Order: sequence, then structure tokens, then C-alpha cells
Amino acid sequence: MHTEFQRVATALDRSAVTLVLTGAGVSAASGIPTFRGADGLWRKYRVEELATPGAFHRDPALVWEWYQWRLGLVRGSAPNPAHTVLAELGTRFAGLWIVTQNVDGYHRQAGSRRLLEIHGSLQRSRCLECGTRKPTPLQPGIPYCSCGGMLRPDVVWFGETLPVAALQQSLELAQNCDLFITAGTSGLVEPAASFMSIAAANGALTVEINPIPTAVSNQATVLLRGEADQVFPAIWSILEDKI
Ligand code: BV8
Ligand code: ZN
Repeated sequence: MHTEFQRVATALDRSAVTLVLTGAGVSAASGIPTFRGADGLWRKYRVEELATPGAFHRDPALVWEWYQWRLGLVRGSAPNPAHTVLAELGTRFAGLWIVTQNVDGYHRQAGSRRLLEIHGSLQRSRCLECGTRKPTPLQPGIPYCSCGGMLRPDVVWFGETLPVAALQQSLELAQNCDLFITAGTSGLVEPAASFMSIAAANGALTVEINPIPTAVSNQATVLLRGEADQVFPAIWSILEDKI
């Protein structure tokens, strides 16, 4: 078995605090397109037209069309082995936390509980008038609240601040972890893209799981060049043999 995989399995086994940052790549095996890859979500749509408050204000029907399309993909599929192994690792290692940029809700669905959804969740919507949060209805057109207010996806758009508590806890974990794993993210979106450099500055072992180099590969001590839905089960099987 690949010694780098064994190195990461041993680090996981010995870790007091592990932080795993995930991005769209960990949901690729579930058939959910990533943002910037060849099949990228952004390719079909101009990001400025969609994932910003201004775009929603200008054309809520278009933005909802994009989110309903994504919600249909998410509801029509399921978490993959990357999500399920991460949930198993979270059960086995009490010091393991996941901070995800993904809004598909798959980590929660797979059973992860020490989980920080820093960009929100498209599975939830919130009312622009009364602030009520509710599960996003899968339906064409713009959904409305029982109060008559328009609903918006409960996600963080560009130019919007991240949920304060989740961001604060993510930064604390990045500063205190002894093992930092980034999986399935291009490392382009802030402030999540800075978490690995914070962990590295505090002496953590840093690991990148991605088939190709990214904007943050130079901050990783260990590069596992593969697909998350293959790499995480491989690490898990090494840990299982250790029992
Ligand atoms: C904020 C919405 C401040 C929900 C998203 C500092 C410097 C520079 C810019 C900024 C900065 N601070 C703020 C900014 C602006 C902006 C930003 O970062 N812009 C970038 C583009 C330059 N950031 C913000 O606006 C953030 N807000 O900081 O507020 C502020 C302060 C005060 C007052 C007001 C504001 C908000 C950022 C959140 C934006 N919302 N999504 C949604 O619809 O999804 S971001 C969007 O990109 C998604 O959330 C997504 O998760 C995220 C990152 O993308 P990735 O997950 O990395 O996906 P990508 O396709 O890029 O890459 C996939 C990777 O997977 C690839 O590397 C591929 O190789 C790999 N892969 C593919 N298959 C696999 C795989 N890996 C493993 N296995 C596989 N099988
Ligand atoms: Zn309402």
C-alpha cells in the first residue's frame, strides 16, 4: 500500500485534533458537478449572474432555477464513499472535525456530526421577510414563505459574510489541529482557502487529496493525487487492518 497513505493513516490514528476541509470534489462521485472543473457548474452559468445577492435581487427566478436544478441533482443522488468514510472516521476519532464549503448537505446525510457548513446549505431556505428557515421545496419557480415573503437559498453568496460561529470555530480548529486534510477543493475561495496555511503555520501535518494540483498544493506536506471516493476508503482500510 502506498506509503503516503500509510503516513496519513498513522497521523489520523495518533491525532488529537484533525480538521478536514472539503469542497465540491468530494461530491463529484455522487454525480454533482463541481464548480470549476470541465463539467463545471460555473461554465454553464456566469458566477456573477447567480451566486451573489445582486444577482438574486435582479433576477430571483434565474437564481432559483439554478438552485432548483442543483437541488434536483442532490435529491436524486446520495452521499458517496468519501462522505460515508468521513462519517466513520468521525465516529472513530473524537477529535475529527469536518469544515465543508459544500451546500449539498451530504456530510450531514452521511452521519457526520462534528461538521461546520460554512457556506450554508441549499437543502434549507430562509424567508427574506420573517427570517424563518425551512427545508427547500423542490419545485419550479420562486418559493414563498407562509408569511408571503420570498424565500432565498440559505447559502453564503460572494460578498456575504460566513456564519460567524462556524467561521470562528473553523479558525480555532485550523490553529489547534495537528492534522489538516483538504479534499476536493481548488483552494480559490476565501476565507476557506486560508485554513491550510493557518494549520501549517501552527505545525500541523497538511495533506491534499485531489487528482490534480490546486492553488494551495504548495502548502501541503503530503499530496494524495487521487479521487476522494477512492482515497478515503483506502485510508480507512489501512486503519481497519491496524485494529
Ligand atoms: C467573504 C455559494 C467577506 C453557495 C460559494 C480575500 C481574497 C480574495 C477574495 C476574497 C477575499 N475575501 C473575500 C473575497 C471574495 C470572495 C472570494 O473568495 N472570491 C474568490 C473567487 C476570489 N469570498 C467571499 O465573498 C466570501 N465572503 O469573505 O466575506 C466580507 C467581509 C465583510 C463584509 C462582507 C463580506 C464568501 C465565499 C462563499 C461564496 N459562496 N458558494 C453555492 O451556491 O454553492 S463559493 C463556491 O465555491 C462553493 O461554495 C464551493 O464550495 C466553493 C469553492 O469551490 P470548490 O469547492 O473548491 O469547487 P471547485 O469546482 O472550485 O474545485 C473542485 C476541486 O475538486 C478541483 O480542484 C478538482 O480537481 C477537485 N476534484 C474533482 N473531482 C474530484 C476532486 N477531488 C477529489 N476527488 C474527486 N473525485
Ligand atoms: Zn416569512
